[in-house]
Amino acid sequence: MLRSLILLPLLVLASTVQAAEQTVTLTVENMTCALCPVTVRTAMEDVPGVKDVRVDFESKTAVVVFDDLEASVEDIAEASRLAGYPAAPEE
Ligand SMILES: [Cu+2]
Repeated sequence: MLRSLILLPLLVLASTVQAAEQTVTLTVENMTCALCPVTVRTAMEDVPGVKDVRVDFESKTAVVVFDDLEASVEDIAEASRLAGYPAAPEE
């Protein structure tokens, strides 16, 4: 009984410390030509913790794989906004 009481918090702690790779799809505004996705991708890739970015010009979306210990969806959206392309997680 006592042992399980000690182990449980440790397990919870271990799972929060472990980095989890997440994928988010963002809708990206202002992409008007075929070169825009390159700018968006570069801006998002510059965010520490971002592993992979695929920007699709046709659907105006970016699929981003990131480490949720280092980066957040907000960080990624902000980087895109600063580059001139406001982005928000897809509903
Ligand atoms: Cu462009």
